[in-house]
Amino acid sequence: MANVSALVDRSTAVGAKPALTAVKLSMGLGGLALVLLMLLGLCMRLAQGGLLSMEPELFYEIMTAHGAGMVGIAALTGAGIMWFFLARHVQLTAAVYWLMLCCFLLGVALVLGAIFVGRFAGAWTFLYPLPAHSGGVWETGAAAVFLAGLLSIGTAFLLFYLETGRAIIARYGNLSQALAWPLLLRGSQDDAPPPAVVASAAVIVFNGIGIVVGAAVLAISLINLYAPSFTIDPLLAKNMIYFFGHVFINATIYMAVIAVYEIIPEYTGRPWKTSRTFAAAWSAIMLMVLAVYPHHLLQDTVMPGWALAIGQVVSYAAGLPVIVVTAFSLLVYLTRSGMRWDLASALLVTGVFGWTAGVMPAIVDAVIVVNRVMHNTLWVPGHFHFYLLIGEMAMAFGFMAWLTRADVPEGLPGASYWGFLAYLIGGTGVAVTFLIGGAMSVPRRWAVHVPEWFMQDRAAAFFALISIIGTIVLLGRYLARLAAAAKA
Ligand code: HEM
Ligand SMILES: [Cu+2]
Repeated sequence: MANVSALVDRSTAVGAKPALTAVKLSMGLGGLALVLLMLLGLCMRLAQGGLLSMEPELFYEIMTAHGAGMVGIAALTGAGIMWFFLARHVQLTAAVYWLMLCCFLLGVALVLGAIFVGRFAGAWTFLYPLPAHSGGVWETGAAAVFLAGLLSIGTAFLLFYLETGRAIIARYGNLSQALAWPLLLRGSQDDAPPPAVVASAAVIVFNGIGIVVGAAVLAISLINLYAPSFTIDPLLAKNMIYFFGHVFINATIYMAVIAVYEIIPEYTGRPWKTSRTFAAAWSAIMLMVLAVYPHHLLQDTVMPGWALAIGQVVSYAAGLPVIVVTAFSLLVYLTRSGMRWDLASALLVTGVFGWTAGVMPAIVDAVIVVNRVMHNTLWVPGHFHFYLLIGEMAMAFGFMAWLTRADVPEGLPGASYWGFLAYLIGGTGVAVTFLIGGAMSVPRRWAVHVPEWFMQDRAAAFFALISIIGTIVLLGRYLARLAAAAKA
């Protein structure tokens, strides 16, 4: 393995390298947890396909751990990327990142304890009042520890956004400058912020709001466990939970895409600039991410009609601005740039197209008449496995490959090539088999499937295995290179 000595870090950080080690650690921990949780995903598919016998209670514990864990991994890797690149433009305090990581890991320990010791199995969406009504499957204490764990993770990210927000305001004066509103409104701006800052500012605003709403409903649910007379209107609670859930999971990819804006120019030699359209797209997404969440409640007939109409109509538009701006600009930048393909660039470009493709099934599902038929089917896991596996995680692995790249151009040699291919083919297979299941009306979140559905379950398990092999190759390369660099 040549040239690994110089691979450590060539970021042009403003201050001293702010928490570079913590960022590398986050990506490595994220990768390791990903492999474990993918194995749990494989077990779920084998159980659904009748190839592995598993008690339904265990299935739902595993589903809870897989769902909560994967959302956490996506958020942590996204945050690592945002922090790393934001540090090129503003002055961040490393200690806050470490504190965030500690709160995050504490939360993970609580969540895992609640599930595998306390047997909590109410899914990562903790839908009120389910945590308090286990039907004897788990004790109140287990639900409380689970909710407390999520609160700790929420606190971690709130700290993260407060610090990144503080640093951006310290550098750019206020958030409207950082969102490039002068450029947007007047067509020019002195000291216009780079794309990484615009994207970060938008995510800070919408995910800050999302986390606060999530923390409120978590706290209410927690009190309700011990004081059952302390209640909240269940429909309001559901709105708050899905508002939070939608915003939080969307934020993961909006953070990860910063890696594309910052790394691709190194390959094409063309800087990614903040244009007026770019600023408009990010401001639009900032508002639409918040407004679109009722598409999770289209089957709640007691919801006001106008809210559902917003959910449907904004869904057509919400996916588009940033994706179009990103995917289209990427194509323009790539055209005749003589771009060098290596593992990092291949994964980052894959990430943008996985994201674009993965959003399409959600737009279909957000049409009310379609939603009536599709919503509680595997169509929905089909959509989010697509954009998380081939979108967000591909961007995260692209960033990891870039962090540990060698000094000389590498191309896509041997193991990297096969690992990338296995990840891509296996991951796409995992997502597409879910979509096929959805099209066959296979319900979502059922531990036991009938034999008529076994075909797609087993095909999914096969693709899952391939994607796990690919992930191990990509992660192994990252860890091996970090270890080699540490020794050098
Ligand atoms: C080998 C890859 C994977 C496999 C085989 C897999 C499998 C599964 C299965 C079987 C379910 C339950 C589906 C059902 O409702 O019946 C599930 C749910 C889920 N998965 Fe995955 N998964 C994989 C990767 C991922 C990744 C990479 C992410 C995110 C980064 C992810 C996030 C989720 C989430 C959020 C849920 C929802 C849990 C719930 O409904 O409460 N998965 N997955
Ligand atoms: Cu949503």
